[in-house]
Amino acid sequence: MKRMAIAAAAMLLAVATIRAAQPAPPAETPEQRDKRMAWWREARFGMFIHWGLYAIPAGEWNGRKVGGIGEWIMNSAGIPVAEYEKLVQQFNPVKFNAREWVSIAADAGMKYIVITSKHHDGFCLWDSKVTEYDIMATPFKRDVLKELAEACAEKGVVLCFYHSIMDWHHPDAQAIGYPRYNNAPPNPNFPRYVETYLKPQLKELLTGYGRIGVLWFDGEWIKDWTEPMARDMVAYLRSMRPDLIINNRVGKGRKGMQGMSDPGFSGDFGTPEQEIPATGFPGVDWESCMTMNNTWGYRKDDNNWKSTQTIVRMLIDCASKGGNFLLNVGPTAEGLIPEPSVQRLREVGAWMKVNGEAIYGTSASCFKRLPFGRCTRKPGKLYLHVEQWPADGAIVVPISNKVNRAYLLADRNTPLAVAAAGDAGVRISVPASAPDPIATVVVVEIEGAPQVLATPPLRQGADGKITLRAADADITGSARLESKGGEPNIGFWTSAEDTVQWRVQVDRPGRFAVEVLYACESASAGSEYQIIAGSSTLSARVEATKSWNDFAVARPGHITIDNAGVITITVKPVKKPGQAVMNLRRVTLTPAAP
Ligand code: FHN
Repeated sequence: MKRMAIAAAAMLLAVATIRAAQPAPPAETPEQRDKRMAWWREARFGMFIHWGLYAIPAGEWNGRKVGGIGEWIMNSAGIPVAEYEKLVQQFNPVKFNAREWVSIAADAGMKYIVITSKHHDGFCLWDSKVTEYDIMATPFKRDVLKELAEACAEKGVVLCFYHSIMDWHHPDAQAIGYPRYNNAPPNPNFPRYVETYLKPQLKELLTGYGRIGVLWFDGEWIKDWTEPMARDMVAYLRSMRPDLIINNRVGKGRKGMQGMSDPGFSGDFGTPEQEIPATGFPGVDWESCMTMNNTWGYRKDDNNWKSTQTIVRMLIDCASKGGNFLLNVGPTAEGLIPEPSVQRLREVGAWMKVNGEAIYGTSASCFKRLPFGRCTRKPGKLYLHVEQWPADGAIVVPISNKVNRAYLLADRNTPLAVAAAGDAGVRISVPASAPDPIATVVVVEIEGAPQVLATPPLRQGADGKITLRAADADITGSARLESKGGEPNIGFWTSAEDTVQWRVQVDRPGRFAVEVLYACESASAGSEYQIIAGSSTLSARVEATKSWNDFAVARPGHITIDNAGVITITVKPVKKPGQAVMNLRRVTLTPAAP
C-alpha cells in the first residue's frame, strides 16, 4: 500500500506541474553535437535486448501458436490486460546473470546495450515508484536494470534504454476495451499518462541507473503522440541529461521501417529496422536494428538464424555507409540468451578481435561501389573489406593517391605488393585464397584524402547482356536509392526532371530486347519515359503493378547500339501524371536478332 500512496502522491505532484511545457533546450552548435555524438559514432556496434513477460508464452497462447514477433503476443492474441497481467506471477528468470550478458556483448565487440526498460505491453523491468506493474511484483524481485547498469559500468559498455511510448497496460494510454491495442483510438487521458507516468518513469531511468547513453523510443506511431509532444519530451530529457542521445522515434519523422526522417523532426539518429539503407547519408547519423532470427522477443519456435557471415557483412555494410548496427537478442523467461545467438556472437567477436579497427570510429566509403566488397575509412587509411575474393590474385582500387603501404589487417607486418593500374587506379596483390571467407580486410595507407577515380563503366556480360542495376546508376535530382530488403530500387522519383544513367563499356553492339523491372502503385501509373542508348531512343509507359513494393517486368521493345565503346544509357521521364514515376530496380538489354 505504501508504494501505491507514493505513486498517488507522485501523480498529484506531477499533475500540479503538468501545464508548464518544457522550455526548448539551448540551440546546439555542430561542434557541441559532434561532441555529444562522438562515443556513439565511434562505437558503431551495439546489442539490442528485447526481454519481458512475453518471453514466458514465447509465441504460444492457450496451447496454440500465435503468429508474429514474440513481444507482440498481447496484441496478436488479443489478450485482455487482466489476463496478461497474470504473467507477472510467473516471471522468475532465475538464470539471469547481468555480468554474463554484458560479457557476451563485450566479447562480440559490442560497445553499447539497448534493453527494453518497457515495451508496448507496459511491463517495467526496473523497480519503478510509479507503478506496481514491474519486476518487483514478480517472484524474482530483483531490479534487473540496476544489475545490468552495474555490470555495464564494470565492463565499460554503455547502457541505453528502449522505452515504448505506446503502453497497452496503462488505463490513460491504451483505449479501454479495444480488442486490439495497436493503433487503438486516441485516449483523452493520454496527456495525463505522459505527464504523470511516462515522464516520471523516464526520470527514474535517467537518474537512478548511472550513465545512460541513449533513450531509444518506440511506439511513437500512435495517434495520441504528436511532434509537439516529442519536442517537449526532448526538452524535458535534455534538462536532466544534456548529453543524452535520443533516437528519431521520439518524434513522428521515422517513415516506417525505413527509419530515416526528414530534417525538422525530433531525434538524433535515423532508425532503419530490419533493413540497411542502400546508400549512406552524408552528415546523417543512423543505426540499423536487426534480429538474428525473425523475432525481437523470444519465440520458442523461431530457429531461422542468420549466419555469422551474414551478420558480420551487415555490420560492415552499415559501417561502410556511415551507420551503426544494433543487433538483437531475445532472452528466454529463464534469463538466458538463446545458445544460437551466443554462438554467433562468439564468432562475430572472433572477427571483430582481428578487424575491429576497420569498424570502430570509421567513416563511410569514398566509393559508390567496389566489385569485391566494401570500404570504411580513417584519415590516411582505406579499409577494404573483401567479400568476393579475386580469382586473379589482385584487387584494383580506383584511386590516384600515392600508396605508402598495403597489408592485411590480420597480418600488418607483411606488406602487399602495390602496382599502378593506369586509369583504373592501383593494383594490390593478395594471397591466392581468402584468409577470412567472411571478409578479409586489406588496409591501404594513402597520401592525403582519397582521390577517387571515375567509377569504371559497367561491362557487357559474356553473353552480351547489359544489366543496369539501380545500385550502379548515377541519379540526378531528388530520386534516390532505397532498399526494402533484397535488391535496391530507385525510388522517391517524384520529379519528371530526375534522370537515371549508367556508363557502359559496349564490346558487342547490335539490337537488344529491353526489359524493365519496376513497381508502381495504380494511383501513380501512366508516366511516360524514354530509354536512350547513344543515338537510339525507345519510348515506354509505366503500367500499374500491385503496389510500390510489387515489382514486375515490362518489355517496351528493342533498342539498337550501333558501335562499340563507352556509351551512356539514360532513363528519362517525359510525363508524370501521378505522385512518382516508378520504383526502378533494373533495366536489362538482351541481344536480339537484327
Ligand atoms: O513494435 C516494435 C517491435 O516490437 C520491436 O520493438 C521493433 C524493434 O525496433 N520496433 C517496433 C516495430 O517497429
